[in-house]
Amino acid sequence: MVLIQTATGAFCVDSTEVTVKHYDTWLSSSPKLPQLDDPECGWKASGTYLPRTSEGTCGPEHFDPKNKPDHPVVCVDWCDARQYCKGVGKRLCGAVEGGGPIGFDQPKTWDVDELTYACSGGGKRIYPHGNSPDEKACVGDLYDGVDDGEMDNALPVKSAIGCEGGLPGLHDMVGNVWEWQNSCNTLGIAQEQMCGAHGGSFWDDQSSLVCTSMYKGFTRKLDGKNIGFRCCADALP
Ligand SMILES: [Ca+2]
Ligand SMILES: [Ca+2]
Repeated sequence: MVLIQTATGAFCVDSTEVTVKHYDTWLSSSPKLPQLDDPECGWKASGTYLPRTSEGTCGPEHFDPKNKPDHPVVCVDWCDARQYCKGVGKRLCGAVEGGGPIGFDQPKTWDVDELTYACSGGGKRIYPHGNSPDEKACVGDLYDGVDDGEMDNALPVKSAIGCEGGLPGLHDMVGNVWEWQNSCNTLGIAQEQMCGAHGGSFWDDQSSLVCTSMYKGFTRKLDGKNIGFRCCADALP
């Protein structure tokens, strides 16, 4: 993880998106499913943490620990992400102050949101790599030179060597896959509530590949080949 010092404290952010290998290792520890009375994820009490490998945008090629261990894990929902982070002693990325959830309707500016803080190097950069747009820096749709986002797939983490930052050691803070955040609304049943995701993906154009990029249209139960996550943690005292 990378230690991020703020004006009032510090927190840690995974250096990369969580990979297939990381996730598979966690799965092999037989993690417990949520309890029915879990207000956010009780709907998964009889479900599974296995990434989905059929239907929608997800296929077996999106979770292949043997051949694609360093790809970001995708086709996982918000609860999978929450539980993985918890299971490895971390948490979903959330608020700079205190590390908890961020109000869904609260503007996720760099001083509020851990991922935006890290991506922008504490509000100093528009992109993780600096302030000039560069469609070849991070893994957006045009990284491969072709405007065909939905046909693309994530690349192994750290593939885009120009996409390090906003602090040294952080990779793909924009692009490659969207990253689930601890910021959901409270309308309707838990699985239909909307949760925020940060940073754009291989599917998206340059407008989604900035540090302030936020998508608020994914439900908690949604998964897709362009949605993954990384974890954050409190800094040790
Ligand atoms: Ca493309
Ligand atoms: Ca990313």
